[in-house]
Amino acid sequence: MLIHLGGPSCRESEVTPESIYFRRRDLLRAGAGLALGAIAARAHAGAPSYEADGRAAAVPPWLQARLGSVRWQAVVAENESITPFGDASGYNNFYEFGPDKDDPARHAGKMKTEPWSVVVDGEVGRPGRFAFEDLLPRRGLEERIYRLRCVEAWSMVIPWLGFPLAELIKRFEPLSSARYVRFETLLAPQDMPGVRSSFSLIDWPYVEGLRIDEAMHPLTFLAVGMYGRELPNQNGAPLRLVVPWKYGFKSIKSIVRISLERDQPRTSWQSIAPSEYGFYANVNPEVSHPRWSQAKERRLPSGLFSPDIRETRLFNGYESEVADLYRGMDLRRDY
Ligand SMILES: Nc1nc2c(c(=O)[nH]1)N[C@H]1C(S)=C(S)[C@@H](COP(=O)(O)O)O[C@H]1N2
Ligand SMILES: [Mo]
Repeated sequence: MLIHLGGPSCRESEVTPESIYFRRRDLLRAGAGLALGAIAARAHAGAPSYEADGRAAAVPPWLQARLGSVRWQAVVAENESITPFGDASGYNNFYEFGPDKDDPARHAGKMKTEPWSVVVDGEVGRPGRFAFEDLLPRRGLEERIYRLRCVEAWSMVIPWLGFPLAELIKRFEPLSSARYVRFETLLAPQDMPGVRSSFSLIDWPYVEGLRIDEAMHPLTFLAVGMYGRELPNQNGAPLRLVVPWKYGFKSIKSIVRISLERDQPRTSWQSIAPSEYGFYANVNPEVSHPRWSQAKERRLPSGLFSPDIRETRLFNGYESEVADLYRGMDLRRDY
């Protein structure tokens, strides 16, 4: 499988000065309208709006029970609009289901996400296997509107529903010896044509990792939904990581194992091509991928004849929030 070979298609420059804004609102989402009611409430609060897939099936009971009060926080600029749901759920990377952008949407429906459990092990005081529902916070979820920048130089803006990873990790009482967090994706070859394919370069299961301070950073998020509904399978149902200042491949999908470790985990992409995909993978317009520049990105949706090309920003525009994590580090060496 030739992956991440497409590279960027940035041809023109279209720079818009942006200022990040951080806003927080407490919204009361009353009534059974849920997804739709939520959109109305957001509009009043001045949030960027989106069209959700409001089908009842997309709001299962565990989500319905927690949509009553969702705090939202937009971490994008005022001039950025949310990518339509159809693009965010139809143009995906989830190599377990195949190498093409429409493979995940075509094949991921077969993946069984119920029941789901996650093993938590390693350097924690309370290891165990936990049912998906028991991992969810008892009170409201949060909505985070983040940019997602793929290493292939395309990007989207996605409204995630979920909770900070730090909240979950604290519940397992990490030991002082825990310096990294390792994540693993479900491995179900019978439902995953990409895993069965002999062209695949990935040594399954898909593995990702973070340094413990990155994992505990307030922007680091575990998503259980998007666009006011549950996650579509192709986006990593029922539980996926979202690390908005890193290239998209760090945001591992359909997580079944979270391990706190002493040593830096070996990730799938490092194993395939260590010179191309580093452990840190912080978005950085000045550090080129060996085969293409990372200076610009194509914001989706983006027509072939009128691509929405934007300047890529250090740490994907979240520099003021995360730069402290990397003080004194050489971002060219530790890419
Ligand atoms: N398990 C798993 N997680 C994964 C991937 C994958 O192939 N398998 N692809 C990554 C890449 S390269 C990107 S860009 C994002 C895409 O997330 P999205 O499809 O929700 O936009 O998922 C990441 N998480
Ligand atoms: Mo990606």
